[in-house]
Amino acid sequence: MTDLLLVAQLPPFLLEALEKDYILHDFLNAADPEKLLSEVGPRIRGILAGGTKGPNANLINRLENLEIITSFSVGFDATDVVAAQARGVIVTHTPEVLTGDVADLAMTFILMSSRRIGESERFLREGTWLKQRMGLGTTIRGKQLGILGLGRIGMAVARRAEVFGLNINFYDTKPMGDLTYRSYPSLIELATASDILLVTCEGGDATRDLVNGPVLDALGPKGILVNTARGSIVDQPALVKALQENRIAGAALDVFNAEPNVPEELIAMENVILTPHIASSTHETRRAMADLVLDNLKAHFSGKAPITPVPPQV
Ligand code: 8YV
Repeated sequence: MTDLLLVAQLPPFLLEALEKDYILHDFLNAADPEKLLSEVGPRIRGILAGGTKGPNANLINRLENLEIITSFSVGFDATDVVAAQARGVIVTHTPEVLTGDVADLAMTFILMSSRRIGESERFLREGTWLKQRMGLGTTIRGKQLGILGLGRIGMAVARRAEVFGLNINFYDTKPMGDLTYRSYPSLIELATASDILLVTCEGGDATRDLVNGPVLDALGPKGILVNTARGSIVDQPALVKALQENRIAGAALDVFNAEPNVPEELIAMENVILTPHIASSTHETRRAMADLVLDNLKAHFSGKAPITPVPPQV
């Protein structure tokens, strides 16, 4: 049986399926990771990674017989893909299968934050309704949605948002061809034109802190920031400050800088929707992601091309 190194937390049903065909070595929870590596390192042919935990160049380069890294995620920013590909190690991810659920959460966030659903629920549960009326929300029809990163997920949100009557604008570094959506030449200009700014671009060094103080100021005191991509894309202290100073109206966040830690300041704010990185967390999507991990490994170890490889990064 083939030896695989586990560096991320994976669902039990995927671990069970993997254990039928592979020997798993748990690097993530190892009491002594160094000892584990010196014992099994030369036998490792594959790494199991995730969206927030993946191997760095050091680990990749220590495993001399490593052939494949398969990530239980569409985002591959936690894995040093450049280091892997430089050594001819294949990296796979799970695109497409989670697009619908992630886009559904983004659309839910747009509605929840504009209509103040989180606040309204707390208002009722805490008995405040018995004493006063809940304040008004904001309609989304006719408003400007700015999408940072019009990839698979950004497009899927755009399609949903159109049905709700939002106007779609975007900023992307890749050429997009002919679209009915309006393209902006910079993120600042997109934010200036947006009532709601949605972050759906890739994480990693190229997009770190892209949504910074000036971008939040461009979004303005009536603007809402929605992030279902990666915490690293938003300058989190700058976001907290902008919210505290009412320089933006609110935020809806599924991702954070140092998950599972979420700043107390955000937790205390009524106008912020917070969820624990659940965008792809449905039974159906997690099964489909798991199947893709298994199929990629099976294809590779039976001498075939992987199904969903990460394209060359350099
Ligand atoms: C997962 C994700 O929650 O696909 C991604 O990039 O961030 C999420 O789908 C995560 O990767 C689970 O490991």
